[in-house]
Amino acid sequence: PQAIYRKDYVAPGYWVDTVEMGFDLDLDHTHVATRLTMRRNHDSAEKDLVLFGASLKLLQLRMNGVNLKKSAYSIDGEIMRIPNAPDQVVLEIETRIQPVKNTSLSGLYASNGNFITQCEAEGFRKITWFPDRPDVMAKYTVMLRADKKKFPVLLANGNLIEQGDLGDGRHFAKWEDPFKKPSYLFALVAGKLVCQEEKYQLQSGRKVLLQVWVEDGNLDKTQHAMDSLKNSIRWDEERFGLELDLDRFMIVATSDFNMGAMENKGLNIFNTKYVLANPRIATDVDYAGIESVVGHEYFHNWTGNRVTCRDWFQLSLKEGLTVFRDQEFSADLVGTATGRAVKRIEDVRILRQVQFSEDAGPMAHPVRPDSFVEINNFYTVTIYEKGAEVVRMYYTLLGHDGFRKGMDLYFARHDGQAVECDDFRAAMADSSGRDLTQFERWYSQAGTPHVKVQTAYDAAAQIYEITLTQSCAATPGQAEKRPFHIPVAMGLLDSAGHDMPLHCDGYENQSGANSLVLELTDTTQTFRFSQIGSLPVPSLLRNFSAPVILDIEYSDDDLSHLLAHDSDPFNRWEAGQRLASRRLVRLTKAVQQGEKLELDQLFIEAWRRILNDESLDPSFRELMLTLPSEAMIAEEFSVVDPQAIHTARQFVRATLTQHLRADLLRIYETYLTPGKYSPDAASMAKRSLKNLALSYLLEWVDDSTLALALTQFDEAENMTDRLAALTALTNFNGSGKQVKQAAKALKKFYKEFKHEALVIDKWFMLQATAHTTDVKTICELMEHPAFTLTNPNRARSLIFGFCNANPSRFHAADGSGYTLWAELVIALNKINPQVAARLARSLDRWKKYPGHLQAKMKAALGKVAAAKNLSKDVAEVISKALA
Ligand code: B3K
Ligand code: ZN
Repeated sequence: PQAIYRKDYVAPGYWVDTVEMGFDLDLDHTHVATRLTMRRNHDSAEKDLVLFGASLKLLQLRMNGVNLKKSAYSIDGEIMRIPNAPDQVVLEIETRIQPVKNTSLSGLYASNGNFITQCEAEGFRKITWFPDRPDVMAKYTVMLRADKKKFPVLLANGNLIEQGDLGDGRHFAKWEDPFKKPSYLFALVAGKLVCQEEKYQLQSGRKVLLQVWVEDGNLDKTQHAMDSLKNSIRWDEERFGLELDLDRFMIVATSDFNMGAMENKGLNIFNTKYVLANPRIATDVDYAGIESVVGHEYFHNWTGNRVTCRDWFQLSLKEGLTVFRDQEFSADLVGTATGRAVKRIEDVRILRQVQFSEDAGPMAHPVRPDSFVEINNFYTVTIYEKGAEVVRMYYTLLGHDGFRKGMDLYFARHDGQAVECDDFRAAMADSSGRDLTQFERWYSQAGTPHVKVQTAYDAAAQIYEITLTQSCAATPGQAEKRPFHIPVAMGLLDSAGHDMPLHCDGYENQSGANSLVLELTDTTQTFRFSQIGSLPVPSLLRNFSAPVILDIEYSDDDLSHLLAHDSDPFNRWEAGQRLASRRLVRLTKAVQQGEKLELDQLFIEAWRRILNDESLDPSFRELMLTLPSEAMIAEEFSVVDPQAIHTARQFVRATLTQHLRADLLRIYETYLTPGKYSPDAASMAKRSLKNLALSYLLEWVDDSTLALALTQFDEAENMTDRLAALTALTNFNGSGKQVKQAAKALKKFYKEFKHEALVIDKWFMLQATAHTTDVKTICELMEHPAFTLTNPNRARSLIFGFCNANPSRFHAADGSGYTLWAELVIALNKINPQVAARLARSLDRWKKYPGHLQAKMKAALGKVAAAKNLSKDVAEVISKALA
């Protein structure tokens, strides 16, 4: 397949001012009539009128009232060209499409008998011929007509301006979106839906209508989404001075969706996973996920919709910024310093585990890519999460108010426009008067920089020096990297654990501060601190101020000191992770060598202290006590041995439990929180620490610990505790009789929730990721009547769960995991290329495994590469992996 390049951008030959659409909705054959008023863009090198279309039956094409003859235009793949068109054009297009046959879930498709659309990135072209590119912004009016019984609810973007009966059992609704928008933000929904609605007053006094639409029977699960929406609206007013610009804002939940949610103007469409919640079916993690995704999509209304992307290479302009905004939203909602730190740690964990790994693999790409084959493959952790880190670095460099000034300038300049990442950077630079030229490399260079730290102390002169050296490994297509502009937030701890006042050359204006943001811009730089009376312990990259890997040699004593005293909670957590990580690496090697496994007292005592430190918020303790994941440990090795890592990590968990059993039991009992469930931060924190204690306790195999989990499972009145108990049970390493009891719980759970699709997803996921689950079990589960590959949530829970989150089993020595993976990628490719391409990425890092596994992975990749009718999506991922 052909790649397209950022450097080849050409402005559209024609602008579209208005779009009028009429839909005759029918699940088998939907008729779409479109009328476009267009005018030539005299500034463009493109002289033809160019439209895109895919999987369309073209019924009619008229230009300025005249039917276009076949000879008046050409179609090549998805591109239609009309040469010699006049400067002013009214184009009338009629197409026919087949929603029920659309299993790709892009364009107009059917879900449980309802109509749903998904147009980002290039789904609008599956509805009609159109200049389907984000820099073409137009005003839309949409008429929907459908059978009244089957489709009582008819929704589209903007405001409802007319509705009524058509006779013959059909009805209509006419919608008008007052704002210009790119086609990827178009949406319609039609079907049997019910809503929770509310009039909400904005700070300006204006009242807006808020609606959350769901399938019948789900109205008892919409309150949290509605609350999250109201919180989002208020937060954007308060933090950024941005008001909702519509009179009506709708959220629709569907169970068939390729990703989390979609920010269509005024008509957000969501995966049910990010809308539906009540204590019975949703966990604390689900509640938090809903809050952040509802926020994310709402925030897009300004960062994405009002100001959009010039082309898809600029995707992170809206995604990185909007992720940053949703992260800040969640942090602000908790409010406390610990709450902010907890959120930060959770976000950084994902960044490191998934994005750093992407950056080190065959799909590595810059935050603003230079080329792609299929844009849907570039909705990645790099564009989203690293993109958010890039935005966060402006925030760190410019400060709270400086950043806000930059945002204000960005909107003042670009409201209503389709712009580039460079425009955002220019707004930040111009509003602050800072030179951010070098900062551009965060957008253009892929890869995770390493920052190596060396220190020197001259006691007599009381001078302490920190030398930072940055480097970045080559990534595909980028052999050489130039130095990045890296903000390094830092402090120095004295022997009592207090921050020392800092007097750093070049930072005199902040003399005496406890914490500084050093700016590393050269390959190597030395920062010189004076009046340092005793040897400090440096605390660097506080709050994870840049997406880099910090190579620093700490002694165990240094780490214990930071763990106990650092005023920066992120680095306190980090010190604990470093202590754990070095032991896990050592133990993994010991497993490989067949040596005796031992865990030292210093570590056990550190863990005991954290566990019992009542001055620490329980949610923070939970994070501190969670060992680095198997995937994180894998990143420490150049050749990964998943089984050895698993064994080492399990050994540490079991050994900790042996020594801390009484403490864990006490914590478990202290934080038991019977009574009414509430998803507030304080209650969530208690549940998380209690459930962590439970999961450790079950590493101690006997009837009493088993009983704890069984009791919690039976008595829990909320899904958080229910699922935590079931997870612990499913991973319990007990005798045959004990395992039977665990299996009984799993059965009971299924029976109880078989009508709750989102809970059944959890049930599959839980089994997919259990230590005991092998390929054979997965194949059996795929035969379960509740399993289907066509529903993305279901496929993700079982298949992705196993391939991405059960490394020691997926990488079974016989290669059976890879064989299954290849079959499933090929099967999914026929159903849904986007989902297939996501699964295809599970073998990205195949070169990091021992030779015998590499050979088997390569064979599996080859098998997929050779499959017939491979989509662009899958082909791109596989060919990059094999390159
Ligand atoms: N913008 C959408 C993602 C669209 C993905 C298309 N393959 C959701 C979001 O980021 O908010
Ligand atoms: Zn987004």
